[in-house]
Amino acid sequence: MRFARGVRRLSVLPVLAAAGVACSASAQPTPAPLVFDGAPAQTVTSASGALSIAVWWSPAPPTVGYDASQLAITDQAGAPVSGATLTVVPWMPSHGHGAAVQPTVEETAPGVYVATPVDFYMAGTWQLRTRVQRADDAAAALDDTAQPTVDVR
Ligand SMILES: [Cu+2]
Repeated sequence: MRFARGVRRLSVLPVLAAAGVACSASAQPTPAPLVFDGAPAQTVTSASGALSIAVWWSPAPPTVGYDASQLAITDQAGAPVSGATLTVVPWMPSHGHGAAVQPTVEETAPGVYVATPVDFYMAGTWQLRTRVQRADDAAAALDDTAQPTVDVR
């Protein structure tokens, strides 16, 4: 009798543990690893033609959920574009929607910017609508855009 009651009580524990894991996973996707090894996945030219932006994804290739992107920006002379403010908006052009969460962007090395989380929450083709701005006197001022595109599976 005592043995049977003990078994019944124990059997509840795995159910509660599994429910707890499921709740935390749906509330917030797992953060993407920030690993940007090897050659960039693509290099895009800005709308004005003045900037070259090399793009890495993490994980590579990106998967449904929270991803991250590294953008290395250089000017026409190949010099890193540092001190810029990047606004990065994940956008799904075929469905006309963005993501619920906007990424935070941090410059991790001169001209190298990391955006996270990039919330590619469904499979398909996504753009990373990126605006590069730098307030400055004359020649160093910037306001440009670029749209790296990637297929998310
Ligand atoms: Cu969509």
